[in-house]
Amino acid sequence: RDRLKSGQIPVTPPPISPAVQHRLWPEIDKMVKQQVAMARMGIGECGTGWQLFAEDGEMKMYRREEEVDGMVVDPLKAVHVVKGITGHEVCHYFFSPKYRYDWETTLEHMTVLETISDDTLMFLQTHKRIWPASQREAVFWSHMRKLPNDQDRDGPDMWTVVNNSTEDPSHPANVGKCVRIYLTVCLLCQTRVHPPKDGTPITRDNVSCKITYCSVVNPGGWAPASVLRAVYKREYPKFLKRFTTYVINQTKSKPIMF
Ligand code: 16C
Repeated sequence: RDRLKSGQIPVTPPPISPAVQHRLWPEIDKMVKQQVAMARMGIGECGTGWQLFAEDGEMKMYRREEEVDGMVVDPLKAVHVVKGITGHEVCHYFFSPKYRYDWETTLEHMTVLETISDDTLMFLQTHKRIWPASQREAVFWSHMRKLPNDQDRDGPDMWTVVNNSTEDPSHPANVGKCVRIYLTVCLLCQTRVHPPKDGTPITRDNVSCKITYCSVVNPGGWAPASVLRAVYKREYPKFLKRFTTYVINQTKSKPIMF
């Protein structure tokens, strides 16, 4: 303790994103903390009204029916456990624009409007039109963060990506043919390691990733409730299966990225 006090032992500061200087930083930091806290709660802990609407093996998807001004804004919470991949890998492929067209099937066009820092980007995305509604677009920041593993100090860190709608003065909402949607998405990933009993090195057979995906999308304008609910019931399970299969395929012959 004396050496610490006298300054002989360097004290490592907590990791801070290079985006801290940006005008959006207070909002990003606050939202990330809030979203992670919500994502960490179990279905039973985060209020009533959650209905299971899709299940496939380890994947479970719940929604809560909610409307704002007559528009469906049903919150979604999905949990999944996927073998052979880590939380860092899942977040890397979800965050990076390089891979987005490979797995995001609702996407028509994506532009990076601003690179705030390596871990924080601003996107403009147009999505495929759902008949009979108008086409939708979204402007959102996306932030990826490593979180300390407070359940097991020796275990791998947790990782998250939070996407949240924002305004960009150069891209005002609802001026073109697209209606602006408003989204809040949180992907939270926890790696589990099951070390081999014989002491041999850890391989992909010894890791799995618990994924929690939470999303709230406000359609921003008229869209028939029945169509919207039918679309998300089909599209969310499709997304999570396709995306996790993509990460498995991308990583299977690469070294494990913890
Ligand atoms: O989180 C996901 N993707 C991220 C990176 O792209 C990001 C984007 C989220 C956008 C989510 C909403 C996009 C819906 C637009 C219209 C859907 C067209 C479907 C076309 C089918 C041929 O966070 C993964 C997102 C997975 C999206 C599942 C679909 C959810 C539908 C929600 C209803 C939106 C209202 C549309 C009103 C017409």
